[in-house]
Amino acid sequence: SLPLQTPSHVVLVAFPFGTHVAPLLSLARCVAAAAPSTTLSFITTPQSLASLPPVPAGNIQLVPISDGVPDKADPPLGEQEKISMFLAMMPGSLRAALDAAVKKAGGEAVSCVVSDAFLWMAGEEAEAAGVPWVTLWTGGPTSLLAHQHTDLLRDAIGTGEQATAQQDESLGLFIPALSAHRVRDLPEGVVSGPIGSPFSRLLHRMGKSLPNAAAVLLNTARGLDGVIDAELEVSIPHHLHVGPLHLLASPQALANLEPDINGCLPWLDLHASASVAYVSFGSVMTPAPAELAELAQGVEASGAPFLWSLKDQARELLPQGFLERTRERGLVVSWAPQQGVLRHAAVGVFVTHCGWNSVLEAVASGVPMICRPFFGDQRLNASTLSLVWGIGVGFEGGSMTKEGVVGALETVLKSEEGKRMKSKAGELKATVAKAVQPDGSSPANFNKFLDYVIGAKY
Ligand code: U2F
Ligand code: KMP
Repeated sequence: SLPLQTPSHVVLVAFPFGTHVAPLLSLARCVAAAAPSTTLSFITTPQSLASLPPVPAGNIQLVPISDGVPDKADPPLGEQEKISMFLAMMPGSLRAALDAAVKKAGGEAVSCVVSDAFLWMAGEEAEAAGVPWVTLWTGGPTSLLAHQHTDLLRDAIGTGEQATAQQDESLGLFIPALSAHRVRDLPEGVVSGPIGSPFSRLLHRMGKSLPNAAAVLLNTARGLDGVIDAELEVSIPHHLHVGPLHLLASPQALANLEPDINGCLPWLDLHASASVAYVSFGSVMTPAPAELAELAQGVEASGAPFLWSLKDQARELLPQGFLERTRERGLVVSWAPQQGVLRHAAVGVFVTHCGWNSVLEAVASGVPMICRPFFGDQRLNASTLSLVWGIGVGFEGGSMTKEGVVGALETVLKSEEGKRMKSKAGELKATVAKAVQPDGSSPANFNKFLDYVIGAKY
């Protein structure tokens, strides 16, 4: 075996959509700091490179990979189309990027490949190169189990109409650890929806590829969901909880790095403790126009102060006069420094699509949630919030109505149930804080991971 201090070259391959790049970059920063003599190549598309926060010069080099988009595609592409085009270039584009990484590192051969879990083909490249593959799952851990057990679920539930007929059944009938969740909470493409689509096939193949990984990193903290933790021990024994990654490098001070160009934090300073509703649906999704209008009407009728992160293109969907009528108690911005917002004492509730990064950020800050999940892992994340943790409420029928919004805000901000949610959220916040302390489970697992990537094992 090699001596411990051999210079090594770790390659990280991002899935450049949704909010997948940020947690992988946090991981890269932690490795770079822990292993200053290791070169790290961070591979992602030129477009996603352009939107990254500044990466400190040092041992991380950024290496572009083709996005697969032919010239200037026009009309503008949807997110799914972009994903399909990116995947269609694999594995050739990945091979080219790996070669470019080695060249840029002065010929230093790749010693380990770390990839987003979606990119199972990175595992095949690692195997071909004779180096370990480590994979990072950035979504909620429950949905990872659903992808790993897709064949079992399809055999037991059936697919298409058979699955639709059972959408209210508990998943516990098929996988006991998932008993808090229902068939309809599964990511689309597992038993219903676009089962044959390239993206669904990617997730299915990913589930089958997990055993080939030297380790499966999870962006979550151990102890948040005991039932899922126990199932992971059995189903994915080589998993490592290393999250929340946004807190791993620096448990306290990271949020201060986000610029607050819209003045959200000073605005929050003007409000009473736990009084403000923060509204955001992440980077991919905007609710359909009619539903967005219902949400706005509900927020207005509730009387609650609110901070709303809303993409500029969607502003015109707000009801006529909404911004003027709510000017005294509402702030609508195109982007908010969300981690800092959720840590602010004035925020009492988060109206969210339940993207995993948002869930982790809210849990780390003890903020209860109102859940309007849309796709992927979001429904399972939402049922975890409401049924497992008791820190979330949903909407009857799943989508937002004026009355539903008023009722949910009332419940979380004003009722006894809301107080119980706030206190449970405080307990989970403490669990996260403990996990990311220097002697906590996440740094300990991160160190195990370091053994794989730079240690004496390989
Ligand atoms: C996909 O995630 P999304 O981008 O849709 O949603 P999140 O995981 O919640 O991540 C959104 C991030 O953007 C930040 C916020 C989160 O870190 O703090 N943000 C912000 O800083 N300011 C804003 O105004 C708005 C957002 C996917 F859709 C999910 O289902 C997956 O769980 C997720 C991870 O795989 O990727
Ligand atoms: C666009 C995206 C994502 C997506 C679908 C899109 C994305 C993402 C997921 C996802 C799917 C299944 C899961 C967890 C997540 O779906 O980023 O179990 O993470 O159309 O950007």
